[in-house]
Amino acid sequence: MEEKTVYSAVQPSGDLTIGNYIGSIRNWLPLQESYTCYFAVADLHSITVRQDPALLRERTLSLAALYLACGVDPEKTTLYVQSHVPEHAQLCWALNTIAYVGEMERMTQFKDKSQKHADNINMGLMDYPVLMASDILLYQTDLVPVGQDQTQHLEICRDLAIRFNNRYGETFRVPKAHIIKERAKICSLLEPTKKMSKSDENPNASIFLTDPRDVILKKFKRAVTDSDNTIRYAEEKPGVSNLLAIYSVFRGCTIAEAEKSFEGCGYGTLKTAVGETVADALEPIQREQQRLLGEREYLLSLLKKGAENARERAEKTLISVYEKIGLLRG
Ligand code: AQP
Repeated sequence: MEEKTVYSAVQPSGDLTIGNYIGSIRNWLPLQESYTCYFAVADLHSITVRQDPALLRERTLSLAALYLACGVDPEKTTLYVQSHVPEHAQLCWALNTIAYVGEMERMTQFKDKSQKHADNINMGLMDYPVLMASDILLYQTDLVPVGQDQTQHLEICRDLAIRFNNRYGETFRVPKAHIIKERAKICSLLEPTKKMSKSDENPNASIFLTDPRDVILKKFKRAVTDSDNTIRYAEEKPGVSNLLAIYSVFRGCTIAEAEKSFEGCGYGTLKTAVGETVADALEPIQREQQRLLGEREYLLSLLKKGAENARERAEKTLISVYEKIGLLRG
């Protein structure tokens, strides 16, 4: 059977939320068993908004440790830091020449982030989807586990792959998104129609993977619900539905089972149960991440090996792209 490849990444742009975990990292784990997986810390993406350099370095290592603590297995998977593989930026430059300014300006994330960082609407911010396409296409990826917010970028990636293949001949595999519907958009606890985001200005809107137990319980207690006091999953009840979705993921049950287990209960009971379930699940991950961060040399050597592995595959794609577009090889 033909080997299938999975690529995914998260930016070290802040402490991760349970949204990043549920929409992305958690879905990677079963894929490691039957696919060739590349999981990266997307540091080049994160500098499209201003970062503190020392903090960015620490967050990069800390995110790699978190991947491992969540269950990414370095024996089965290639785990590396994006900037350690220069082919990402090199392919991005080549793809920039077939990407149109108009299509990048239409991207929702570009519009949102331009508003949020009005004093720093830089070229990198606009180019984010092209770099993301390069990440994915370098590895001839079949599947990309992402949350709903990234589906538009994945469509651009597919368009660029098809456009390049049409213009220069078959070069890239055209990837598909791997999305689990009920987990694709975990929402803010305070504005439950908005996605939970690691860069939300209000820390009470998000549960961070590093939050201690008492903070998790408190944040869930304050979560916005509604006044109808029945626990069911429904579009017109975004707050309650969000809590049920979070509960079902961490409990390992379906949403229908979650609804059933809260039959006749009030919102207070639901909020406490979700808080306790999430805190219980995060505790061992937090402990393991801290343990790994105490082994800095081990982490750095693992990332070095990961980057070497990644480069082997990335280089092949880049050479083929350079040949197709007519760059003279030295
Ligand atoms: N709320 C969410 N629900 C489900 N999935 C989510 N993802 C993010 N938020 C949610 C998924 O997490 C992966 C990594 O995201 P990223 O770090 O590359 O950037 P992002 O999508 O922009 O996530 P954030 O948390 O909102 O980061 P900031 O605040 O820095 O922009 C992606 O697969 C994403 O879909």
